[in-house]
Amino acid sequence: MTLITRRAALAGATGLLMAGCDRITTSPTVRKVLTLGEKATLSSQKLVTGRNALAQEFTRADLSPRFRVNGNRLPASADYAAHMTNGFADWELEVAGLVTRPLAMTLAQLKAAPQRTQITRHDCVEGWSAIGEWTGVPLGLLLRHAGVSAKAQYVVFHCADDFSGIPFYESIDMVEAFHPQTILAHTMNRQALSVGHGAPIRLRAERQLGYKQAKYVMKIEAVASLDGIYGGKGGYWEDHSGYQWNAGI
Ligand SMILES: Nc1nc2c(c(=O)[nH]1)N[C@H]1C(S)=C(S)[C@@H](COP(=O)(O)O)O[C@H]1N2
Ligand SMILES: [Mo]
Repeated sequence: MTLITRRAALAGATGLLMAGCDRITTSPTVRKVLTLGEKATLSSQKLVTGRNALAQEFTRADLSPRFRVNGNRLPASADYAAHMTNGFADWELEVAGLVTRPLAMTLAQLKAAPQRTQITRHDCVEGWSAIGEWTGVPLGLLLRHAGVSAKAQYVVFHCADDFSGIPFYESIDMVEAFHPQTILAHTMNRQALSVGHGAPIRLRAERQLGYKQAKYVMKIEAVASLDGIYGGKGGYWEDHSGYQWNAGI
């Protein structure tokens, strides 16, 4: 079941990837990741090593009965409140920065794209873990669809929430962005993502620690450098708490 889902998602992704074929395929790193991603798919649970390894996946029997809500649990902005009130029906995700085709995608459009479902363990540095099931669009597919430039080195996630007026954001590099288990999830445990867990969409980058799993993602920006973006260290916690940008598990 898991294998079929994953293969279907990747087959869909590959179709779109081919359709928008441009400079990024000339990047040796990305080409290697895509190839290894496909190999990993074909060999099911057989893991490849290094940066291309798959995070462990679990079964529905392993789901945690309770998945804690951590960090912000409700963005304070009036804009977010308005979207929440009408069920995010006219909310749009922006895909911008170093792309040839900037996108604005509704939740319905995101759900109509090829999907991936994964049951994984979330590890928070504050000392708790929980296993959840996530469904969403592979980030790599969206980036391809937008025609991401070969000059892009990072993807920045701009979020709706803040801490004392300082916006929350996160970032990952292109290897992580194109990893098959990196998705923008709108569904958790087969239900619409709750506000506490990051509605309407949140990042799931499964080889990374909890604080990288940006909730309330409003805009995705492909950039060449993290310099000058908020505090310049690649994330809210990295800027303000000394958390490492590289949160690989
Ligand atoms: N936008 C946003 N994303 C966020 C946070 C946050 O406060 N705001 N907290 C992070 C931390 S530290 C963790 S552990 C997880 C918590 O996700 P959860 O509330 O779904 O458990 O979200 C991460 N992503
Ligand atoms: Mo966390």
